[in-house]
Amino acid sequence: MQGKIALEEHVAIDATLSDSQVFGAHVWDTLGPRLVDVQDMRLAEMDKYGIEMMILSLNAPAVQAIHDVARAVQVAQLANDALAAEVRKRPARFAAFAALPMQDPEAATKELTRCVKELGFVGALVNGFSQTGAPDNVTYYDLPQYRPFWRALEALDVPFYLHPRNPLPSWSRFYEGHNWMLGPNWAFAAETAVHALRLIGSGLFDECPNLKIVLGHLGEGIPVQLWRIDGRNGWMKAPHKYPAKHGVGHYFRKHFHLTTSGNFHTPSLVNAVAEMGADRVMFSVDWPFEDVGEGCDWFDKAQIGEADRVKIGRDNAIKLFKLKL
Ligand code: GRE
Ligand code: ZN
Repeated sequence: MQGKIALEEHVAIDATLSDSQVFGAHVWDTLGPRLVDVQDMRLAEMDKYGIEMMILSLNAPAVQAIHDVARAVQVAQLANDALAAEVRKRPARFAAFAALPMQDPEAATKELTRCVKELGFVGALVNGFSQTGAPDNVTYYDLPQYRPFWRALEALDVPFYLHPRNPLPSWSRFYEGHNWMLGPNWAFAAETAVHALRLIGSGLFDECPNLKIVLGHLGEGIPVQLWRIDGRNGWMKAPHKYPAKHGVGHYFRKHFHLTTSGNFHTPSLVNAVAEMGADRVMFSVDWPFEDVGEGCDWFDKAQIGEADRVKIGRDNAIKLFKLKL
């Protein structure tokens, strides 16, 4: 399919490049340059495989792992200026998500506003919880201090992409001795799914009824668990035990959009579409951790209807991010 749009596509700046090294030390000669490149290798692969536009975002965990709050603010600004400069070179091919210093909700709101209003960014991409003030002080965004940030995001009417990061070692005792589960094999999805469920259960979406959240990797495992999360042994009719008014599925289907990043498997795509509808799933690759050719060859031939392919490959993203293509 020509004209695809991909939206979990990462770029590193000098200050954040080394964060990705642990995820591909054995292929760093290839991975490192690909993370930094925008206009050469990346563009050539987009042309070769029919990707018209990539929405660029910073690599992970980057800003979220900088516990020095002033430094987090500074690196986010540097990254966003760098992304804006790349978009300016080819605005028909690239757009950008803001990196945000969520360590300081007011600074995050200010930076988001700058990115959307002055730099033309189409949303934010944040790498999970933030380490705030000290390496082991973790903040999740359901906490009350983030409500003004969420209200500002809602008022700006841009989506928030909740991207994975690993849990901290101090919060990962149950992976001890089994480190292979960290990263994209398992822990990224588990961490991110819990964060998404925290947002839902907290009542955030009752307070901000127009928030739009994006999850990658076909929903970080939530779609296949959605029925059970709300089931709670149906006959017991146990009331749910969180502040939000409705069931999890209600909020997930109303506020969340999923991408295919790093999950090029047709049964999983079909399941995501069955749970969410074809209007809420969007094609993505996860450059440079995933291969553009593999992702595109899979998506272009996946056994789904052609009308759904056009929605998922292109039209849903144009609508959600108000892209001018
Ligand atoms: C990602 O951005 O999704 C990612 C990483 C590191 C390893 C694998 C991966 O940041 O998918
Ligand atoms: Zn990613």
